[in-house]
Amino acid sequence: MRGSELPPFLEFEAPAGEPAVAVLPVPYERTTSWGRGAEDGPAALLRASHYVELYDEELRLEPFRIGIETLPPVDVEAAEDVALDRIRTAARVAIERGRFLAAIGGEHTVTPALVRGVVDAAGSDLGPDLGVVQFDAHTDLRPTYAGTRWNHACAMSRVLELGVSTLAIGIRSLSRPEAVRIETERLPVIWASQLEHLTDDELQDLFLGLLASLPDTIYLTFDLDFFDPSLLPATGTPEPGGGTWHQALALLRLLFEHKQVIAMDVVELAPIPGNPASDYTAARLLYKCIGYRYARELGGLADDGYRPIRPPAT
Ligand SMILES: [Mn+2]
Repeated sequence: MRGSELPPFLEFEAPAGEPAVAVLPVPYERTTSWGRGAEDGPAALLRASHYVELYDEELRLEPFRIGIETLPPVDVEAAEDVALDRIRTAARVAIERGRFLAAIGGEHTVTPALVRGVVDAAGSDLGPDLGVVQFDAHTDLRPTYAGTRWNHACAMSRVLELGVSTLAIGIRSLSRPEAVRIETERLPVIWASQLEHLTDDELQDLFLGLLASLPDTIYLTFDLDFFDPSLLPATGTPEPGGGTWHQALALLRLLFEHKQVIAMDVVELAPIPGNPASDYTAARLLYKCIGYRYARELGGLADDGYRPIRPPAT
């Protein structure tokens, strides 16, 4: 299911007024190197989101009350440059309207287009003042791959060209030139081996220390292959030895508490028919992030009369 038939995130009707969150489906897939299916990621995540509890048991509030609108999917049935331009424009418009942008990929190539749109937004004045936090198994720092600069394996090379600074978490697969680049440019990385061997407190201290060197305004890109494939197998390039659910949540909560995250994406969901756990995990992750983003504002939003199509379970 693609195009305009996509169901809304959490099965909400578009609320009246201007909701805080814009969910943007981006079913873009051109260059996946192994497992295909990322173009079906948005539909699978959105469908699975209908089974997510609206109450967040950790935050003890209902994040949907901040207002969530699912935008029409970006029409990516076009030449590469045209499709990427449409993604960039959709991101720019969402930011200019004051929304928190939550994009759903699609392959990782969508990220540089989305970040570019955020930087382009009128009055954003970003660029060097934007940090990009990347959860990922791969560095995605190849200059080109398989004959194009717009391969998913080059996503963070294109992002760095925008003058932003980055922090990568969960890395456990990279080429020798990428390793050299990390060394010479001193790009901050938390390796998957550190996720495995540090205590929770040590990991969170390391994360906060590296985060402190980034600007206050952050774009978050979450490649689902950050997770160990035993937890989330439905991704195009799975890598053993990945992060756990609770590691991701602990770090994401710190990120949203310490920085102003203005936009995010969840990418590289390649659904496996008959195996809904990955789709659901991706949907739950996105809803957790929305909760972290608005936890402070939501403290005073017990019931504003905003009703889902499906009433909250009691
Ligand atoms: Mn990856």
